[in-house]
Amino acid sequence: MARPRFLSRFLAHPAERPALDWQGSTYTFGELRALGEGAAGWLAGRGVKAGDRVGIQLENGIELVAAHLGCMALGAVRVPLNAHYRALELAPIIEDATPALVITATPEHFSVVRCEPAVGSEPAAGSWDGGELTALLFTSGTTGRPKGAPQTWQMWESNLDALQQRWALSSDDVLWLTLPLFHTHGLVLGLHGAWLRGARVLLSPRFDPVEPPDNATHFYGVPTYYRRWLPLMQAHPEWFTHFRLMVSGSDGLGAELSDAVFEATGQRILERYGMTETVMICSNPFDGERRAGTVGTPLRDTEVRIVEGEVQVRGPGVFAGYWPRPEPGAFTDDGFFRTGDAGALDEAGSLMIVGRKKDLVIVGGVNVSPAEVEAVLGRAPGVAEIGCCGLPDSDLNEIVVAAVVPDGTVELIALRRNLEAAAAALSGLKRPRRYAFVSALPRNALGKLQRGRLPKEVSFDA
Ligand code: MCA
Ligand code: AMP
Repeated sequence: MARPRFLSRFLAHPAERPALDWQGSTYTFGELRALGEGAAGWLAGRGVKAGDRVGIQLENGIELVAAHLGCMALGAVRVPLNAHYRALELAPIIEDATPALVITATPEHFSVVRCEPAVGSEPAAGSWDGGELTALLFTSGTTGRPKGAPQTWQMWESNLDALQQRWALSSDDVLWLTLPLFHTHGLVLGLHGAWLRGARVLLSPRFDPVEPPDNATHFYGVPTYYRRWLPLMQAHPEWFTHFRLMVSGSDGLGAELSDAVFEATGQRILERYGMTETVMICSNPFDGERRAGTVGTPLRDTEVRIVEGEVQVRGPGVFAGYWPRPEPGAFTDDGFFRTGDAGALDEAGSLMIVGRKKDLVIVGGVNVSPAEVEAVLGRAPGVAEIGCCGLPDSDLNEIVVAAVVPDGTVELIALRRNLEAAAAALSGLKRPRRYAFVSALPRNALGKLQRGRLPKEVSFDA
């Protein structure tokens, strides 16, 4: 198999250059290579071969990095799994991904895990000669079932090159990376984006609104991070002066928060827009005006158009289609991907995301399918019908709420308990924060639930 150019570029960085800091240890690019080859030997010792899929369900840390590097060295396809997901959420993903092996800290969440304890030490392995695919990422489907979006090395390379040109990222830069590494934002833009350039990553277990490391030049976050950081930015603006670039994405930042950060620190957060299916689509510039409330202009070689209010995109970063279940209508006849986001262009040609045409709630930058929540909570004893939607939230941008029609078999107090017990099968951000008990749900003439009417027509208790 030919070595993907992406990997050749990663391997070409000087061996002694610092690449990763984790809990007081610094790993050079040379040490990362050795770590990858060691992990590839470990995977090979468990029967994993080039082209196999490997599930990785780990929180940020050196084990997660080693698992990724091991797959890269061996030519296996990574399937990052949300570390917060429970058995019920993982089951459809595992069914579709059919991984040869899953590396996880919570094996009890899987019905089948072929991961035996490490016995002895395997010889290092891996030629860094992968196939076309680098990863299979699952995104929350609007139908409730997560959808697999295969990622090629080529998609990532062309997209990250275009993005980094826009952002003027260099090998002297140091990214403080606090995003979880099982989403596109942290894994592709953060970890791989920095390493493609030869930049250094300071990895943290998670985001906490604390004083940032003083050698960091770059930070990427979701709007919730900036909102939680704002009081500290106002109290200690000097802690933020060493950043050359702060970026926001995954959900709308809004001009108000952007302006508040600017007033506190003098930093104009650069907003960009993308999806797991497309990698990055639009971005504001590093040099030039960053327009608050807009996500900027299309990246090099990427075409964006608005059709009946929906953002559609075509370009080298766009995936070829869902796997293993292609979705009819995901692309237009002329090859544009339908994002499901509602957009408009401002007078300068910058894209504004003005809403969503798809049924999706974005909680703290994490996509939640209301249909998935309804399917799980609809099974709670005492529920006749249920409809979920998002409501604005001052911390997480949006929260999930549920309107429930009781079937009359249990008291409301017991019904609420049943709903909360059912919701415990879901990861935290998907659980409804508020419930409303109603006599009927808004439906159209065909009986289809109209989630968009719920926030206007139902009063959700606090
Ligand atoms: C926390 N929980 C989660 C996640 N994070 N559930 C699902 N997915 C998650 N990513 C659960 C926890 O298990 C916990 O459940 C409950 O939520 C609260 O956890 P806690 O850590 O206290 O939450 P928090 O402090 O409020 O954290 C929220 C957060 C975090 C800091 C906003 O979710 C976060 O880092 N979000 C960033 C997500 C992200 O990277 N999005 C990019 C995807 P329990 O109660 O059971 O303990 S979008 C993307 O990639 C596209 C391409 C793009 O444009 O960027
Ligand atoms: P994901 O499927 O996790 O990759 O999330 C992609 C979705 O996040 C997009 O379809 C948008 O709805 C949303 N998104 C990403 N970036 C932005 C942004 N800057 N502003 C508004 N929404 C965004």
